[in-house]
Amino acid sequence: MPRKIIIDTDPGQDDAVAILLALASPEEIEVLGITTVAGNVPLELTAKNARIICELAGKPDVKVYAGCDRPMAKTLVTAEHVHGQTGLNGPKLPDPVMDLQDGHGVDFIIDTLRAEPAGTVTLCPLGPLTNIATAFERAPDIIEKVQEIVLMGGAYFEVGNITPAAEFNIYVDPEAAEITFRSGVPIVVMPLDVTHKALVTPARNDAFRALGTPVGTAVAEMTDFFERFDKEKYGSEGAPLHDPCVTAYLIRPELFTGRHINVEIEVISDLTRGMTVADWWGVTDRAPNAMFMGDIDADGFFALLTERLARL
Ligand SMILES: [Ca+2]
Repeated sequence: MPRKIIIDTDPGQDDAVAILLALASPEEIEVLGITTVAGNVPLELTAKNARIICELAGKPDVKVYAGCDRPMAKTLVTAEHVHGQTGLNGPKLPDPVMDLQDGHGVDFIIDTLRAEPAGTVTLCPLGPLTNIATAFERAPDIIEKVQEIVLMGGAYFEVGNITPAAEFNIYVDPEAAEITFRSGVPIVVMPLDVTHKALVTPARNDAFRALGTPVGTAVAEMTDFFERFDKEKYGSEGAPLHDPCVTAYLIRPELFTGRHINVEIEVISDLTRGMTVADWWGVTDRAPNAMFMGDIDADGFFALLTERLARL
């Protein structure tokens, strides 16, 4: 039985690869719908980009909903400096023909969780947690129906990428992150500590390009585009594929290792706002609320990704 998921996303080249991996893996993953959120780029673009990716995958029937256009309390911060003006800079991809679904992404999350049997729907946030937290606030009855949340966000050893202390997804909407992490839903976290090890080396990018398909070419061109940023900033050997760690985990959880620990979100300090305060070393008695990943079998991850992308 494939696992039923809702992908909540702000594409983003790495979101795009995460979505492609999910859509290429129907044995393990059933995508009930995609909800988009303001994050890497504004909502209008993330809602468009999600549909561009579905069409690239040859899956124009996937339901795509637009969600929240701004964080719960803060002014929106975006990341065009990383992802380019469209969020999907790199390949030349056609504008989508498929329609955006009527209705709000938050309502889709609520309605889906109410309609499906309890414990059968996993939420996969790949951007700021605004849609998830808004749904939990508006409809608290759905919280106990969520099977699991598998998300990309936060950091412990890598600390921050948008500020010295905070990772982008959590920083953009820390209030939403706090609600999510305190919800009581089982959470699996793919922090920068993991995703900075999922680097698209030249050889790995050549493998995407060598697929010789529109998907393989587009993925190679997307990572070509956004690797320039990380190469300059970190001196790393390629772009980190943050968000695909989430969908890879649903297919091959054994690629990842981590610790079940307490994670709290800093929402008050101007200096460290959005920091994921992860009790990796168990120095408090705060109850564990998240499986916080720390390592990845990167070769296994890229082998999976290349094998699955070849199907599209
Ligand atoms: Ca993202």
